[in-house]
Amino acid sequence: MSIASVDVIVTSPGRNFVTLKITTSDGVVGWGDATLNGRELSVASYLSDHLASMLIGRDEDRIEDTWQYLYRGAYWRRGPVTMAAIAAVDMALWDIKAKKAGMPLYQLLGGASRDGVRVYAHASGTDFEALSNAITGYRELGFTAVRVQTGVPGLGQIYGVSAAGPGVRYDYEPAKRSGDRPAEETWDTRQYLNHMPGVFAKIREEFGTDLRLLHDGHHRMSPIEAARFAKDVEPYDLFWLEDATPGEDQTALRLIRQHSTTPLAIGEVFNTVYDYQTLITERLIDYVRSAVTHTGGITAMKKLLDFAAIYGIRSGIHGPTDISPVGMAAALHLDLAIHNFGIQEYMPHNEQTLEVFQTSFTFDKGFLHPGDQPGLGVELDEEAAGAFEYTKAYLPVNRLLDGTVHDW
Ligand code: EZ4
Ligand code: CO
Repeated sequence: MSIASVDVIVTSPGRNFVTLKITTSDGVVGWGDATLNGRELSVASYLSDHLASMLIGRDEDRIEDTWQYLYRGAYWRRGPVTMAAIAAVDMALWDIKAKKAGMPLYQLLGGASRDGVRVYAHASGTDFEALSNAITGYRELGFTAVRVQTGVPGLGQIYGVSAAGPGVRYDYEPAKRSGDRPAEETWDTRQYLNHMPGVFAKIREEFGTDLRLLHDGHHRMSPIEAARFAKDVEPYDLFWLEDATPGEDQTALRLIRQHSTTPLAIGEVFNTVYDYQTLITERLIDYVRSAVTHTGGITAMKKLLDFAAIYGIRSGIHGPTDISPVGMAAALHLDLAIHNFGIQEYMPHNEQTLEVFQTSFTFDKGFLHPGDQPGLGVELDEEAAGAFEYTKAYLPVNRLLDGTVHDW
């Protein structure tokens, strides 16, 4: 059998998603997520203008060979657009292979290593009271781990804090449909460094030591600032500090390591194993944050996580709402199968998204399971998708208080 058709579906049920549909000559359909937040159409074009014709007629069972054909065959290696496109093809081919085998994908990856996948939720609040309410709400829903982001006095709307007021939020989404250019936010690292450790102190006081607490620095600190922060928050026992410094500077993590035992996570903006080469071999991180969607798919993620396992480093796969339910399902199958699982990010999609994507993964008391349908277990309803037209959206740009562009 062979690949008979390749279609790209762009839909916007509240936010944009790019989905690849591969159909075999005997009618088996596989789905892949190609969503790159704020740059969606570039991946859609890469797939439909460049890859689709290369895939027609190929044997759908040759997943590794197809991966190498697209990666090495491009000559221009790596990069988020290329790797998201390859990821979508890879996911769709694994979906097809598992459907043909009549098994959920995790069975082809070695079977379940655990009963369920521990996930973390996103608690935020402009002030402590709102944040505390959000944490309480998530605990009541059964979550055992929460990421905590909060407003900083003197700054306005900042990363990771829901603009919509207190309480449990499911629909935190940083990309803004703001017309022809990105919205802008302001930032001051000094005020953040002075404010944040006290917030963790209050959380530990109110919620005790059992709760797993995560935090995302979102690339904003310099290496020495990050070292100070990691040291300051040590008493509050974070599960991880994510993206303490901009990720492309791998050796910056050495400085943080020299000063603290706060576990470090990085990698949501990475797209190949090479972005981690120094980080993993020098044991500078504790968790790998790549998204299956942005790192070349299941084939590449399995290799990356096996490499990390040798150095005692665990998974923390990226799972915000800009990862479609297809990409999320791919993550869950990997999470269930690998030995060195750490935690999975989980931000439930809105109702419109779940009308377009029919999912079979289930949530129970803080754990997700990918379900036992053959394949990835997610099907896209093309008619429902057609009702939501693409709407341009951008991630915000960040500026320091004096107007200098900073990392967002
Ligand atoms: O900013 O997915 O840990 N999660 C994050 C996310 C990212 C968005 C960017 O598209 O940092 O909220
Ligand atoms: Co992050």
